[in-house]
Amino acid sequence: MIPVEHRFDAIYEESIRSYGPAAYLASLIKQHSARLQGLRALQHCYMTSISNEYTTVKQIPDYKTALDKFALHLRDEAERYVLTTHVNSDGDAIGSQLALYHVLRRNGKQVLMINPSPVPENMMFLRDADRIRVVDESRDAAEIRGADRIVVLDVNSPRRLPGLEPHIINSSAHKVVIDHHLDPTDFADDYLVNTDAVATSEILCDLFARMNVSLEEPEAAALYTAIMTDSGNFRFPRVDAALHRRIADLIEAGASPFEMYEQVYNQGSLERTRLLGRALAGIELYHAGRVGVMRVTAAMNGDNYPDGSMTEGFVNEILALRGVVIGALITERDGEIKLSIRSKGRRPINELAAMFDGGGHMNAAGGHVIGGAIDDVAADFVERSAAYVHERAASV
Ligand SMILES: [Mn+2]
Repeated sequence: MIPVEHRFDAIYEESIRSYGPAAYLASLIKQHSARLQGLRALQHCYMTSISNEYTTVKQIPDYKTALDKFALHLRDEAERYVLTTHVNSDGDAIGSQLALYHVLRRNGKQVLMINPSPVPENMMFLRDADRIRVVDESRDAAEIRGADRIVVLDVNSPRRLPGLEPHIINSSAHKVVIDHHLDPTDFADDYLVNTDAVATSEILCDLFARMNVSLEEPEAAALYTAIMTDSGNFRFPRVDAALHRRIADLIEAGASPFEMYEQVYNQGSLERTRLLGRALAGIELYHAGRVGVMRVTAAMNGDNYPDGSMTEGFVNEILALRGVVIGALITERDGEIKLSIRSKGRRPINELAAMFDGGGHMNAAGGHVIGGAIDDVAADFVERSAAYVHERAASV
């Protein structure tokens, strides 16, 4: 008897030859799945087959036109919404999701918030954050497939929606992406993308303004928190007067800068600060002091793998060093090594992150390596980073 994995590979390869686009391939594999046993092989092949098939959207719709189009959504017949965002969500992810939730709810829509992973502890203060579910496929698959509209926020590839990916792909819902990352992948029906926006929530501010929504405190707080976290407290290069005017609107609508900062940043644990101390002590510089690497290992954390919330913000400490233009936080996780990369100036480290199965923005990106030793990944990163030390010429 042919081992199940080999049989599956044969089907997989045949489908790639015959089809290509992710949707066809996914449905084909789904058809065949009933005939197969060995759930792990199936899952693996299924996920691999969909994951590797996304292509980049060739033409991102003009932002103003997309805003006009999306502004009509609020008034159309779609009733059942599912809102989701990326795995290991952050302030912009959760803030955007909640802001849209509040506005849709006030307009009479049914809204479910279903995420691949839990809400970070320091975002739980936001109103209705406790209504965000972590996906349970047996419970949520039908809701995802049966929605009228699925809104994917702050992420542009279904690969970062584990647990939801196959259900979103196979859902007949109208799928929309609202996001500010580069190179959105081709899986949704409509895209509201502005890669110049500092946060997805800045796009939502534009959208709500276009919809003539009068902002209330819950969404103002969510939007403020989102923009605060994604703009490095309003100091990243893209922060300008127009953004501050938006922020002023949010404060007028009830967002409290003091409270938001307090809730998000001043909630650290002693364990976290001690871990930061050990990580700081181990920072190393390369390429004449232009590239800095900080490692965080399980051993540094009492033999426990630190979760993302524990190392949140560590990477910024590397860029605080004089002369450093690229910084990487390299973290040991259960079964993988995670890279969080930052740069200053025209140094597109999203390209560098892509070499580690990741992506992001020109100045902030991330990737990961499955298996492997942290020191090997660090050495590999250092070598590859050499090509990004010098600033790129401004594009024409
Ligand atoms: Mn964001």
